[in-house]
Amino acid sequence: MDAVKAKLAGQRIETPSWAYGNSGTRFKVFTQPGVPRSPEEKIDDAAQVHAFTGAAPSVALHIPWDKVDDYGALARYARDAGVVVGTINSNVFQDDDYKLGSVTNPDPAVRRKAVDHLLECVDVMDATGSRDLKLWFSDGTNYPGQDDIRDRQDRLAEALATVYNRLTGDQRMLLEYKLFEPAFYTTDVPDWGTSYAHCLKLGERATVCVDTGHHAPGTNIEFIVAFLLREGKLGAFDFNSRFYADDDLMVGAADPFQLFRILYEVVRGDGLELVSFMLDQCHNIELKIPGQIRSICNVQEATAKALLVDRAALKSAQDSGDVLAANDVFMDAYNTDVRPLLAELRTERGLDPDPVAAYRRSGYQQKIAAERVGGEQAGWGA
Ligand code: LRH
Ligand code: MN
Ligand code: MN
Repeated sequence: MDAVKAKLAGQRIETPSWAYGNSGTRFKVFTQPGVPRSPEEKIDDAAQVHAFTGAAPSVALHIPWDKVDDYGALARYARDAGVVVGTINSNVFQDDDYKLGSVTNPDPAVRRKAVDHLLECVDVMDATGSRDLKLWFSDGTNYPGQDDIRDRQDRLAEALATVYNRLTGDQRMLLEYKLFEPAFYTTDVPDWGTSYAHCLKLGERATVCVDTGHHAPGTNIEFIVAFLLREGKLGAFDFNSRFYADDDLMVGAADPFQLFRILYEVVRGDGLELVSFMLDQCHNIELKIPGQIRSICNVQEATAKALLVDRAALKSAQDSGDVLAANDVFMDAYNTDVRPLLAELRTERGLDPDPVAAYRRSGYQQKIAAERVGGEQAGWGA
């Protein structure tokens, strides 16, 4: 139990700056009182999540949603608030020029503009001390014949290599994939295989980011996790939940069993310290800070259950071909109520055993609602 607790105490989960801003769907953005008006205020909110959970010491930025003049100063601001700047997320999907793609656009001038933005994101990493650059491309086509699928892969490879060669020190590149949306016919990085193949060619610093919301219904995500970890190519998760498409709901809300199965493969593949755990969510109808806190708790609960799987008993059942016994061992861990264990761990660490309730009691939500007028939209969903 002490070993399980130590692993849980060491787990770090990054929160995204965009989770704190107003968000919605393409039909409606619901504004909430007290949402941040600046990157600094998003960092303040992220610091609250860390203060109540002790598990979210870094905040991911999205450029240019979090554009500031002085990124070094922003990093210092974060440190003073009790967190650090985490992953830098690039954005080459919100400009008219990118209608036909960014790094895969048939027009070399547009490709250059997109690559320049990605290089600028590496400058932001230099200034903030952030280690990871996360790339997600909305690039693709809507109609058969619209563009040459192979040429687009060549353009993608060239752009990735340019950015990869700009990385220094311990900087890494995370290549995220997504099945569809906003392109509906072809997507240039639609799945883990495409991302993996590009990362393999690029080299050690390039790894795959698995966003749990970016797969077709029924996809066995834990298989992808097991495979990538075995190959040393799983760099990060973007955690969220989906029912239908890229819903960005709170992780573990739609399918806590799937989250457990994924985290079991992380534990099995010794990935708990290796892989970056990030949330990539938006809270359209619920409060944002407690929504993030709840999500952290959901990841912790799934991780605790994954750590409780009796590996020796599982292996012996597997080796003897006892299907039911093996499944029993697995389900026994999943069906364990780990909330008392996590509450105990939090108390031992000087935290409130119920972080959501503690946040609600703290008065922070009322304070920001009173002080912040005219909060910002997260950046997308308008
Ligand atoms: C794309 C995505 C990607 C973006 C984020 C806002 O759907 O998952 O990670 O950066 O959403
Ligand atoms: Mn994502
Ligand atoms: Mn997404």
